[in-house]
Amino acid sequence: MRSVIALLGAVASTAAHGYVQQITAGGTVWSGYLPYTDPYYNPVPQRIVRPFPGNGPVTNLSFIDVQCNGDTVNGIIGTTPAALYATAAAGSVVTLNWTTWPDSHLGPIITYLAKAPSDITKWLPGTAAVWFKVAQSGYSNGTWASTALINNKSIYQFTIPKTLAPGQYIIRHEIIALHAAYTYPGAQVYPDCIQIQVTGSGTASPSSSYLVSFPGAYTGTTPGIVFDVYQGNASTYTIPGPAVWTG
Ligand SMILES: *[C@@H]1O[C@H](CO)[C@@H](O)[C@H](O)[C@H]1NC(C)=O
Ligand SMILES: *[C@@H]1O[C@H](CO)[C@@H](O)[C@H](O)[C@H]1NC(C)=O
Ligand SMILES: *[C@@H]1O[C@H](CO)[C@@H](O)[C@H](O)[C@H]1NC(C)=O
Ligand SMILES: *[C@@H]1O[C@H](CO)[C@@H](O)[C@H](O)[C@H]1NC(C)=O
Ligand SMILES: *[C@@H]1O[C@H](CO)[C@@H](O)[C@H](O)[C@H]1NC(C)=O
Ligand SMILES: [Cu+2]
Repeated sequence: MRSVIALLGAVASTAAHGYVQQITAGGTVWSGYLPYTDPYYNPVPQRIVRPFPGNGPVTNLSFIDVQCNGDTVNGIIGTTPAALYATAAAGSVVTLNWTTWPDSHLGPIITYLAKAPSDITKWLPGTAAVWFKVAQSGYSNGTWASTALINNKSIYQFTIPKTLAPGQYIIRHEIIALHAAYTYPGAQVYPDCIQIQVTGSGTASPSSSYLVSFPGAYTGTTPGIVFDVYQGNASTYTIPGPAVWTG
């Protein structure tokens, strides 16, 4: 039987920032990792999302924390695998439900995948260049992706490339908040890592030119990491990272 030992985080959870609280993939609705309650249950709930310390950002882009969250400064170095994974077909839509996102945190939403070479519930990518971008939204039609998310009841969807070879993948989904990004460090990265088994008969995989590492892909000189969101011309904003791989 599960019992709540303590809800120490209940106050902090009302603060700003955010994370993915629910995922729908392959017709199944999964809870996200809930940093303000999960750690206080016994047993700790099993999730498809790699655990992270809270709703705060990663700002030092050379820390492993930029991969799947973490708080190295306070001794929580990166993250660990989750016990479960979702299952969904290549070509299907994955729905990500964020906690209430603050209006002030303007910026892009970017989604990567990385293929696990073996059991995803044990795999840590480290600094290997294994991540490829499958979706991105920056500033378009007069709106930042973060604002479009708020206007869309915190729901963001992306499609798993139809031709993608089956296997186990980490979905690395992030919002980069730019409200303090006029200098480096400043950009706030909010990554979430979701484990998924992709099914289907696809055979495609990205060539090495699409693959990046986290940390590594973003630095203080990567286009789109330093940007003055108040004075800059948002129409000229470059979303950081490699080109999108569409399969
Ligand atoms: C980020 O972390 C690296 C490695 O620990 C450190 O050398 C660097 O000074 C940090 N950068 C900032 C801006 O804090
Ligand atoms: C998003 O998740 C929350 C928490 O589970 C839930 O209350 C809400 O209904 C979800 N939103 C949608 C649109 O499904
Ligand atoms: C662009 O923004 C306008 C005004 O907010 C809206 O009516 C229109 O549907 C948007 N178009 C797209 C393609 O999102
Ligand atoms: C907005 O939410 C709707 C309904 O949940 C969804 O179908 C749509 O794909 C979402 N838009 C984006 C850009 O993710
Ligand atoms: C912003 O950039 C766009 C695209 O380059 C350009 O068309 C527009 O004139 C610029 N706006 C301002 C205010 O400079
Ligand atoms: Cu914040």
